[in-house]
Amino acid sequence: MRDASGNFNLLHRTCSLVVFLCFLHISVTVIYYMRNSDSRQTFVQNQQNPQIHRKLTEQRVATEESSLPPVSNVTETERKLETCPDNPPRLVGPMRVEFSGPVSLDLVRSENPTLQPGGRFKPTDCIAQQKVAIIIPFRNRDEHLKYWLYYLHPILQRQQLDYGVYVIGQDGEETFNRAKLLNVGYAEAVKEYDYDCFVFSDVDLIPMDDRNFYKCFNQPRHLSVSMDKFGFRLPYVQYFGGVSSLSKEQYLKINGFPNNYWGWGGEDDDIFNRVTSKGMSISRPDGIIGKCRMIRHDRDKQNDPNPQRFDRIAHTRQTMARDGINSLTYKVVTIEKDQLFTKITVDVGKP
Ligand SMILES: [Mn+2]
Repeated sequence: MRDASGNFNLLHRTCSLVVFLCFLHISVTVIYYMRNSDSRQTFVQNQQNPQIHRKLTEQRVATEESSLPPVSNVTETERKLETCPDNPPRLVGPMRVEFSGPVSLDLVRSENPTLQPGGRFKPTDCIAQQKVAIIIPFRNRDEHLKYWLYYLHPILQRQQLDYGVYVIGQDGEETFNRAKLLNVGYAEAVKEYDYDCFVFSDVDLIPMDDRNFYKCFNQPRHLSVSMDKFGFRLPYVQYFGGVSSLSKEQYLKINGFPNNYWGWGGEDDDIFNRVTSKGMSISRPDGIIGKCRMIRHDRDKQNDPNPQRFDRIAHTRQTMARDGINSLTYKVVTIEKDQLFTKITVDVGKP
């Protein structure tokens, strides 16, 4: 008897629990259904008549916009934007790059109508991952600059970067000093905007694949890894010339670049030594994505190979703490704001 009534009690309790759970389930379902029925009706209507849907959405957008005060409008819009994706949707991959067609600055200006004065751009549909200053050392290479701007502006926009282009021209006819001009570019760009990444590019190098991102990575980046000039290979493993990128932090960690390499060669190897002596390594794209073309040209005047370069490279570790961004001196001669670039002409002195 005791066993039978115990069994009955257990059965009774189990049944009650099951009934309760069923009730709970039904009530939750009903509440959920009631709450959603409104939007479901609209959805069905919209599917039957997409035009109404469009009108409704437009109206809703219009009311939302007009109900916001004009000042907070911008911040509201920015708040709704998401960070740009790691793989920007409009990239095309490999591209044909040639230097025979006629290109004019006016053509490039008309093909890049959304650029802001000074060669500035930021995506409107998302928040760029990085703020990139692109720095080009320059003297008497207008023909090359035209092609650089023609090819690079559309690429950088497809890469969804918040960027500015800085052409740093060396004034006068003294021996060229590429690395010092790069330091000047850094110093001038940070005065203007809160850049967190710096791409240093020769004026005559054009990437052949827009998946080669002109941005910064965990380690200092060498971008021009596969140049036509070198048979689409690295000329040597330590090569860091052509196009490279360093974050603000990486750049400051190596005290920027040397200021005392006058004439052609060596400064890129010095930068490589700075990077490795601070325990960093070189990040690179693969040899397919890293393909690029160099515009053929004769050696510039006042840019002969620097005979001191081998001796200087051998002593980077001893000199880098006192020679760099912390010892940089120069005089700005002119600043020109074009739609396609900011051109800063500077007096960097002489050897
Ligand atoms: Mn060159």
